[in-house]
Amino acid sequence: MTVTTGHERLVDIARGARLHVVETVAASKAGHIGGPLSAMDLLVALYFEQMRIDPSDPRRPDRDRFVLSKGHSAIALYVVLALRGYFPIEELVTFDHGDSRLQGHPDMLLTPGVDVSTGSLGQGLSAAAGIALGAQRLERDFHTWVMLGDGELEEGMVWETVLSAPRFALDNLTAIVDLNGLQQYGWPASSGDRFDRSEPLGHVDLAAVFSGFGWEVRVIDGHDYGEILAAYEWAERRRGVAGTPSAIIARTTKGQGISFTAGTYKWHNGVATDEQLAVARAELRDRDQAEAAR
Ligand SMILES: Cc1ncc(C[n+]2csc(CCOP(=O)(O)OP(=O)(O)O)c2C)c(N)n1
Ligand SMILES: [Mg+2]
Repeated sequence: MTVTTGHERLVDIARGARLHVVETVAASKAGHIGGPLSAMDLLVALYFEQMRIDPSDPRRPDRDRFVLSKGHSAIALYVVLALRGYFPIEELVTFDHGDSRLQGHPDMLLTPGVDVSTGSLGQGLSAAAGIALGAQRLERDFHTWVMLGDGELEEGMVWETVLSAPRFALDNLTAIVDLNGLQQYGWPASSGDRFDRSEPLGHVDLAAVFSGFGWEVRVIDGHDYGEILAAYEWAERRRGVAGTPSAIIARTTKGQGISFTAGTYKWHNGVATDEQLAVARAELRDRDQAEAAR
């Protein structure tokens, strides 16, 4: 992970948050790992630095909205919401239980801080554009942020909104693409190894595509807080003046932060064994110490 000096607090929060993800999924014996870990720095920066929110009043009318279109990464959002004070951290252990407020995919009717229910990939950008359009028409002063997965971009409905959002001049809408280069499975490889699932969009110049549709685009390292926060500030500055939506294409590593989950589709979802949990704890609690011991 790239660490920009001055952002140690966010790095620390994200380190603890990543550990919560792996431990929570292990406790509930099912869940996603790779997508939540690739998105974590982007989420921590959003919730701890960028968004205008009030955890004590989750439905405040002028709050910034966030839509996790890649809803299978719910555990990352729940951990960040809990750390930010929307509900007790102790509640995380109920993740994915039938009677929990923290379902496997985000439910806006159950979880404080969740603005839109997601999980069926491809729909969140449209929902976010609807919120942004409503805000524009009613002259409401807030920003709508939405995060998509790169595999998710294969869903056709995404492109209806990529096409239409500039036509509605939604400069109060920012799409963040978690470009981790992996999805759950992916394209069958030409080599015949059906388990090479890399680069769902490796052949596509995404920045050029979004920009061709009329979006203003920034490409960043999604694990560098300096770059992340600068891109968020850029998008916020465009709100209300630019006349076109913003897209932040964040290059990330799936499973970022833990040696055995980083960069492999095999940890798209999965439950860590006790031994793996010990490794994750060592690496995330004290990276330097872990590296020295290796
Ligand atoms: C419409 C729909 N089809 C399939 C799935 C199953 N599914 C869940 S995650 C996933 C892969 C998503 O890949 P990507 O968007 O790249 O997410 P990330 O790499 O961030 O986990 C799939 C196919 C789904 N949730 N919704
Ligand atoms: Mg992906």
